Amino acid sequence: MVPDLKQTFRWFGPGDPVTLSAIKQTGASGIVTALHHIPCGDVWDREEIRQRKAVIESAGFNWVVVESVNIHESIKIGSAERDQYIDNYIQTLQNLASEGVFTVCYNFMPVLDWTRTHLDYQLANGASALLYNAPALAAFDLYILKREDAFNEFTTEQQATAKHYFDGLSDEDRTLLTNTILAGLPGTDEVFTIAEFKEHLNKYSEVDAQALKENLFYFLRAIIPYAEKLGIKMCIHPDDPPFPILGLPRVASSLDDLIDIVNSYPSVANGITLCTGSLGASGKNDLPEIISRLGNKIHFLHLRNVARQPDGSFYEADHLTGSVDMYAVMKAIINEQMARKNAGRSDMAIPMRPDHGHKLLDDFNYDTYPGYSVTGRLKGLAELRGLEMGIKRILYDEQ
Ligand code: CS2
Ligand code: MN
Repeated sequence: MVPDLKQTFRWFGPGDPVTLSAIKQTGASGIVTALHHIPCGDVWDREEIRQRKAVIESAGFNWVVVESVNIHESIKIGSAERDQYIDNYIQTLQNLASEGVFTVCYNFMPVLDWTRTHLDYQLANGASALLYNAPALAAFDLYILKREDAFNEFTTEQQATAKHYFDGLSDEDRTLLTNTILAGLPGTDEVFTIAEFKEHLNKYSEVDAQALKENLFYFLRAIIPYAEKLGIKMCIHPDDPPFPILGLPRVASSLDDLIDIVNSYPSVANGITLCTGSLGASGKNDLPEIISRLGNKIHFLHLRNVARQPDGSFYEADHLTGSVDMYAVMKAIINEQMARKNAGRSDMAIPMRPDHGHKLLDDFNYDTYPGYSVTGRLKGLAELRGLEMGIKRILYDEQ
């Protein structure tokens, strides 16, 4: 029998309204966190890492994954200061390894992290979910941001739908939509203004997807040799959504992208975070196929679902229902665990988290980070754990 996946929960640190003692009741044993208060690009001090780890351990958990050590924009753009920020990144990895934290998630999305248009989309059962509404995004791009090139990127029909959508919004709705789309990094309350965002966008005027990929490879060639020596496993989180938005290039949206990334510097230290919700937002991504091709590179799992709509919109569905076949995903993961077992690898208990959850029941009484409710995530985790147990028992115990 292979060991169960390592069940983890994201915790945003001491300011998170979801406390470690609440997380204890979910049954998770691992914590995923970051020093969110340290500005992106600065070195994480060893003492601060040690203190955070002590808090986690005194609550009876392990700090299993760092999510994320974010990548400074200069590295993504490939500007002159990038080498200094790469040195800082390596120093942070050294400090993490010295304190015994060895799995590091990151992403290479320009300017923004994940993008949604609505944070409280009402579901039929009274719960709420995160939503990416394609007409709303287009309305923002065309008529609020007023990005010059945007009109070339939408069909006449999409423009008309977006205009209709925009015309139906009050001033207040428009502000809310803007603030939702321009949210900064998870774990922070920052929101870009339109002017700030435009400034960031301009920096990417010369950076197309190919250039962004080259900049990612430059970063990986610089850091992976150190990570490997330190025993750190880096795992890139896919783009969310996994297609270009707002004129920004994308590099980690498909199986081919992920293959390019792991091949750019082959090493156990150069791996991926398999996020089924992010990759699943594109109908072109076949999740079980991605797992069967890249399974041995998966250092971290985000298992959640999305319900894709015909117009390119999607909302975050229940973990086991939606456009991603979670049964097939879990089966492919268990096969990967078996392959690791047969190869004598010790990393079979891959860290997994339910990623986001709906707002359910008491969740409406807490101001948690968007997507990071406690009851909704607990429900997702419980469903995933049951699915895992059922598949394992059928595959391996009852033959
Ligand atoms: C996360 C991502 O909240 C989420 O959706 O899965 O934001 C993730 O933290 C980063 O992209 C990884 O760097
Ligand atoms: Mn994710």
